[in-house]
Amino acid sequence: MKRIVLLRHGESVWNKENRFTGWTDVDLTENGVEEAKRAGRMMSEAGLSFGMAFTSYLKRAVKTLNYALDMMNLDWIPVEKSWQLNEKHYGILQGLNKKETARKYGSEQVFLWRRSYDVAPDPLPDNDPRNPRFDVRYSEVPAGMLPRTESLEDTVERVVPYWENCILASLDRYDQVLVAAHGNSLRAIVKILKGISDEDIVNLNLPTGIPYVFEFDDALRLRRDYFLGDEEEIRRMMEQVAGQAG
Ligand code: DG2
Repeated sequence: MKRIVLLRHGESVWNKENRFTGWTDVDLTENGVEEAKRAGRMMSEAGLSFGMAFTSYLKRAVKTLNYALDMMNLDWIPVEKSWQLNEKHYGILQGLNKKETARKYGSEQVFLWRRSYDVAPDPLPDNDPRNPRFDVRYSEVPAGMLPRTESLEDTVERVVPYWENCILASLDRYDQVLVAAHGNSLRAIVKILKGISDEDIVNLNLPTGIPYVFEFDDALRLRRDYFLGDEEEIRRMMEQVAGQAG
């Protein structure tokens, strides 16, 4: 039996302020740190252990991974960071409050920007200082691959090669690996893993700090997937994420 566990980072400062975040590198809140530690404890109690872990270039995911691994006494395992696991780029929406944006553009439009498969917000202007091409951490990424906005479809396109060539491939060597990333980069992975349609993926809302376990047989066929933790609490957290734009 092989396992991949997906973990959305704990609450970030902009999650708390209800602002679109995307590639903005905001920190965890105190609550987010506690969520990350709790996720580590839950994974330990479930008997999980990891040979390797993956995360994005954004500190809310990196720190979540570190806090969770620390609770599992696994600080030492190899960690690979990749820009491909970054959050969906939210274009010009980055920084805006989700409810205020819904009041201005209508909740249907905001729903399309947040959850539809193929609608992307308007891009950041090329010379906007927030354009990732000005950020040294992305200097080795070919310029044509760096987004100024993304739909979930665009996110899937950049996540899937990394998912197949690096994360799935790591199961040749390790029985269990952990991926700490973001609401939408993880929705992209779940869509591919479970073969969810473009229409149905709009209904998936991932809660912060809740480990999502995927079990595979030796031929890497998906056998079972489940969240760790209390079902009722997880349902409430998912509804809260869905309702963030009102
Ligand atoms: C959130 C997801 O990303 O927002 O970019 O605002 O997982 O990094 O906190 P995360 C953002 P929604 O798509 O749920 O609005």
